[in-house]
Amino acid sequence: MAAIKETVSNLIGKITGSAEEAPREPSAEEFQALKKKYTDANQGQVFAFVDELQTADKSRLFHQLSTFDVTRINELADKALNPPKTDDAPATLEPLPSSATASIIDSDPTDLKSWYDAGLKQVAENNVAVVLMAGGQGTRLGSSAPKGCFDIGLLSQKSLFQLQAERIAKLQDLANKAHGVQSATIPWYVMTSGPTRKPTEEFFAEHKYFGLSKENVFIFEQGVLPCISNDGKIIMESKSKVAVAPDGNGGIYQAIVTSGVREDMRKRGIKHIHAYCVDNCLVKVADPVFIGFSASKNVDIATKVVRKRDAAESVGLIVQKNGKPDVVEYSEIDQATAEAQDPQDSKLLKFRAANIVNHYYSFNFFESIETWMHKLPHHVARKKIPYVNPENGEAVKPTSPNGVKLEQFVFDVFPMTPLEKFASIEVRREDEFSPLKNAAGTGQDDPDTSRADIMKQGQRWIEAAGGIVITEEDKFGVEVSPLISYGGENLEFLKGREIKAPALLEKEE
Ligand code: UD2
Repeated sequence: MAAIKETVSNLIGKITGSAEEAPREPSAEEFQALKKKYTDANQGQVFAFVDELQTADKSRLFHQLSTFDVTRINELADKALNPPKTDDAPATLEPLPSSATASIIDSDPTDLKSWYDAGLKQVAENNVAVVLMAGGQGTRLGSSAPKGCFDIGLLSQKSLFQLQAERIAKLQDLANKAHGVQSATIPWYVMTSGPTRKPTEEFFAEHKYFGLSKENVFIFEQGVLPCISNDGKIIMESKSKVAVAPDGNGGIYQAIVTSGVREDMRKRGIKHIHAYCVDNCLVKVADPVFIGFSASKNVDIATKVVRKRDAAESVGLIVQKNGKPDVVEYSEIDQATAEAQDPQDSKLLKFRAANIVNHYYSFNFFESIETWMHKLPHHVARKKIPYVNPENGEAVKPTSPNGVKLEQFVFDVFPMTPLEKFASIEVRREDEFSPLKNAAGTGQDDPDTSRADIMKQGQRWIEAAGGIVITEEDKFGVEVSPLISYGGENLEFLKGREIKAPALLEKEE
């Protein structure tokens, strides 16, 4: 009878397209071997309900469990739940030395121009690639769609993905014009996670890759890790599925290797990579100044920073830890360190170089990923994780954190490179950083602040070019399409022109 039921449900699944294609059914030996591995690792509870499962679900569970190294999961879980007590003195944290820091704000305009020209030449020679970290789930934003799809309420109604795509298109165009070529190409590698992959692929296809050529947009997926209960057990989301979560934006390194992204970069002769955070509406994608600066310093890793807004801002801090470049995340910093004042100027925070998930890598450095990828630590987030009780199969929605999610952080790679192969460059917050973290109405890092920052930037660009923007009380700003200007350049045609704010500029006449 069970067999007939299963065939019918599979048939319905196939017709309605609801059931995922059931993976190959494992042999009894394969199944027993896997069951022994998990039972020996004291994780046998994942098979608690296997005898109740239909063949398709049993196969799905087998294949999901086969993707994990249960011994390594136990090691990570043990380290996460019982962090080793280190008796050695706490690491000494210092701001980075001036030798490893630069500032766009204080730089000589001739330096900025030479970095810009050098970076644009690298783009024209097809040596520059972009990696977008877009696997996060916008929980704080309250949106179920991937953050890149979010419409921050611009007059153009463009999504974050579209703004970023158009900046890539414009930069290709600027490079072509500056170097008399037609072929400047910046490949865009978009990292998604389980929950964001399909909706991201659909959004890009629906918008015809925002005018970019499809063969230069490479959507790939990061790994996942099982959620672990407070007593170190792998948590079951259902009777046939382990509860998993994306492995953090630090999963980017393994994903770059296993997805074929690094191989594609190698084939294209890429030398410089810009990796950035999807939710920053002001991000200068493949910023030629950043590329040119990093290439001129011949570093493996560089990172953009802004001045920290205040001691409580939820940003990582770029520091020197035991003589190495490092980042202390906002979720792991102690209050004293966050509030420490600069000994030279008590009005300034001692640690004020705020991480904005805006990183440069040399491709050479990416060639060494396998040598250090497994050394990246896993950070622990205590969460309420819905589960099925292994004792009685009852579905439970916990009201307090019942387990942990393990994730790697992209910046934990910084200490893997010596200080002399690392650089940090301070940029203007109003020009380069406006993160979308919170739901509308929060008043900080939300759709309204994102929209306002874009509109104010466009207004500054137009006024700098000699245009006149007519504003009233709450009517301000001009949205300048990235297809008209990447960073405020080539707006001289507006000299003497009056524009009534709020306005959208998307035509060059
Ligand atoms: C990130 C930074 C923090 C600060 C802040 C500023 C890290 C670890 N922390 O904190 O130091 O710079 O941003 O805005 O970078 N992502 C993935 N896969 C994942 C998790 C995240 O691709 O599994 C992406 C996510 O889509 C986003 C970026 O990484 O593009 C940062 O993720 P977040 O916004 O969740 O990080 P947040 O705000 O906690």
